[in-house]
Amino acid sequence: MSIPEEFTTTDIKKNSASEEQLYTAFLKSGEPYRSLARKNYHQSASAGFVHDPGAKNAQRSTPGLDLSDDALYYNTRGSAADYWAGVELPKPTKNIRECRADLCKWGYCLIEDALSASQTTRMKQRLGDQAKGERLAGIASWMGTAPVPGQALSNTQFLHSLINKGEQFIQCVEHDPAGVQAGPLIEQLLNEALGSQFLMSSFIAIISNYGNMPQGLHQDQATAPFQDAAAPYTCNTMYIMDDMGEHNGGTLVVPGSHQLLSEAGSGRPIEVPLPPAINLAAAAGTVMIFDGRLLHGTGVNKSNDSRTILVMNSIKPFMRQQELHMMSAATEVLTNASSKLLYRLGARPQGLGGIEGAWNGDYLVNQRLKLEQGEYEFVRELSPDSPDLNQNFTYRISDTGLVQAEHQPETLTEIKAQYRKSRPSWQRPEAPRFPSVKKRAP
Ligand SMILES: O=C(O)CCC(=O)C(=O)O
Ligand SMILES: [Fe+2]
Repeated sequence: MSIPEEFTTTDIKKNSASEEQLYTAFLKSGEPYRSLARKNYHQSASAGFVHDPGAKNAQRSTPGLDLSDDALYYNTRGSAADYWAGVELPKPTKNIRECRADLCKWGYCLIEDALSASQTTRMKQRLGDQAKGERLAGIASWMGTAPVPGQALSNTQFLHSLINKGEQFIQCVEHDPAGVQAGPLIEQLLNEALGSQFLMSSFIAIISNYGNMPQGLHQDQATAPFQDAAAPYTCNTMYIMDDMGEHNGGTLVVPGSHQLLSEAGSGRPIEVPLPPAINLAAAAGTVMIFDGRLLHGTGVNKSNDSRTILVMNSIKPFMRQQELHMMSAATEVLTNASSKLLYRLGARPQGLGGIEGAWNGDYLVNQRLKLEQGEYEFVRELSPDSPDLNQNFTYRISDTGLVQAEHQPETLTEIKAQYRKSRPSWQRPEAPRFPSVKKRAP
C-alpha cells in the first residue's frame, strides 16, 4: 500500500524545521528560567537562581554550599537583608483584608495562629511519628533538594498523600475549623483566587534537615508555560509546623515576583531586575498562602533540628492534579469521605477526569472499588451479535449509567430484567452536597 508523499515521515520532517514550527519562539524560549539563570543578573543571584551542588566555587576547594557569599540567592543576610530593610513585607495577621492586600501586592500572606496551639501540637506529633515510621519501614521519600555532594539521596524527606495518614489532614482539605481554626478564612481566599470549584492537587509534608542543599527558585504553576498577569491558576497553602526563619531554612521567597515574572508575559525575557530572596520567618501554627506565580524554594537548614512544613497545592478544575488521588487514596478514606472531600480529590468530576463517560458530577468511588477488587468490567468491542451483551459492565452502576438505564430505548428485555435491581455497594454521602446545587427560581 502506498500513502501520499506528504504523509511520509521523511517528507514531514523535511518540512518541519524548528523555526517553521508552531509557537516555537514561545514554547522553546525557556523563559522565565533562562532569565533567572543569567549570572550577575542581580546582587543576590550572582550564579543564577539554581544551585548546582557539584560545581566548585573558584575560591573554595569543596563543592556544596557556600554560606559566606551573600551574592548567592540562598544567603539572605548582608546585601539581601539591606535591600529589604525598612520595607513593610507581610506579617502574620488574622485580618482577611490584610491577607488579601498582601497576597495581591507581595504574592503571599501569613495567617497568624491558623492552627491553634493544640491543633499544632497534634499535627506535629502525627507528622513526627509518620516520618519516623516511614524511615524505619524503608519507604521514606527523599526529594525536593539535590543530594549533598557525596551522598546518594537528598536529605529532605517528603511525606506524600497526607490524606491517608491522619484525620487532621483531611480536615485541612475540607477547611474544617475542627482541624484548622482558620479554615474558613483560608478557603475564602482560595475561592477568590481560584474560584470555589478548585481541586486539591497534592498535600505533602517537607522535612528539611541540617545542611540540605537549597532548592532552585521556581513558580509552582510553571508546569504550564504561560505567564498571566491577571491572576494565578494555582495557589499553595503552607502549614508551618516549626518556628521558621533564616537559621533553619525558612522558605526562600522573592516578594512581589508573582507580578514581575507574569508582567513580562509568556515566553518573554525578564528585563527588570528581581529583588533578592528572603527566608520566610514565622511561628509554628502560621499558614502562608502563596500565589502560584511567586518565585520561591526550600532554604538551607543550618540548625540541628529538622524543619517541617506542609504544602497543599490547589488548582483550577481544568488542570491535572499532581497526585492521582483516585489511585492513591486509601479505600476507607474514599468510602467515608464527605461530598466535599470527594470533590476536592477529583472523585466528583465536573466535565473532566471521568471514567468511561461518567464525568458530569458522577461519584467515581464505586468504579475505584470495583477496580481494587479486580471486578471492573470495561466496555470493550461489542456488536449486535456479541454473545456477552449482558455482561456486568461496571458502567451499569455508574451514576449516569443508572439514571439512563430505565430510559434506554433498545435494551434487550432479558438484560433489562437482569439489571433492574442492580445497585452499587457504596452509597453517596448524604447532604451537604458540594458544590451546592443552585436551585432555579420557580
Ligand atoms: O520546602 C520549602 O520550603 C518549599 C518547598 C517547595 O516550594 C516545593 O517543594 O515546591
Ligand atoms: Fe514550590
